[in-house]
Amino acid sequence: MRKNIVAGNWKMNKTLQEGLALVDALKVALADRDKVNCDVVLGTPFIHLVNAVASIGDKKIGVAAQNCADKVSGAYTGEVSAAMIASTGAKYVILGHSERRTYYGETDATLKEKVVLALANGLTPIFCIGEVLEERESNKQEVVVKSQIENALFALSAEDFSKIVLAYEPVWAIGTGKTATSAQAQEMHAFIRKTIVDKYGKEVADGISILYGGSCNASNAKELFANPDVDGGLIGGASLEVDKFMPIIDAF
Ligand code: 3PY
Repeated sequence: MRKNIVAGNWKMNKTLQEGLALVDALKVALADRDKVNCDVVLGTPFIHLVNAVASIGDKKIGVAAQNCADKVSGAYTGEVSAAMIASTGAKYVILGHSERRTYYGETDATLKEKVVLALANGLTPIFCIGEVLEERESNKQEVVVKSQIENALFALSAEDFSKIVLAYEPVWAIGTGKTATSAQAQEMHAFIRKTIVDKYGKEVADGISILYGGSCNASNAKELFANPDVDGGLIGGASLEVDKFMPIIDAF
């Protein structure tokens, strides 16, 4: 069966010292729980990866980068390759977040390259999809999300596609305090799963974790995660403090 996952996306927050203090606090809080019913992943800036992995040791917290290059290696100043990320011990990479699409011009075509390189280096992509407000208001959310998935991911073999985690993040809900209602989230997640069934079949679709992202927090996580097709969350602001992140993990 597919995994439930709660993944933090720290975005461009936390110095090295602040980040490691948060990792320590989370380790303590998680050690306090008899049972944690989901996988926990921390999406940190690049500079934290090595130390976060070392600090976590063999504990069950995964570490994710928030981006990788669309090239293997070479003269690409400022870029970080999938192989470099994998060499830190991080196991995941968040790709296609709407902030990267909007502010850094990432397209489905670039993302397709990034996904292939991430998978070739043994990283699990947490691949973000979602519509902007105007698209939602003109009822185009399904067309938009379907084309994002088709263009960036549907050239993958079923075996490779099965290694991906998806995150549905309606862009109008990111950093705005607005959340999709539980019904809107379930409707889109079911649509995404159906899109995967049509391409790869039910077995593959049933195995893919689809996370919800966009102002998911302690007060709405339980209701969102209770939906049959919502397999966890990609958490922005609420992942930056242990007291806000732990209740989301505990929502499972
Ligand atoms: C948010 O919750 O704001 C996010 O963008 C998570 O990725």
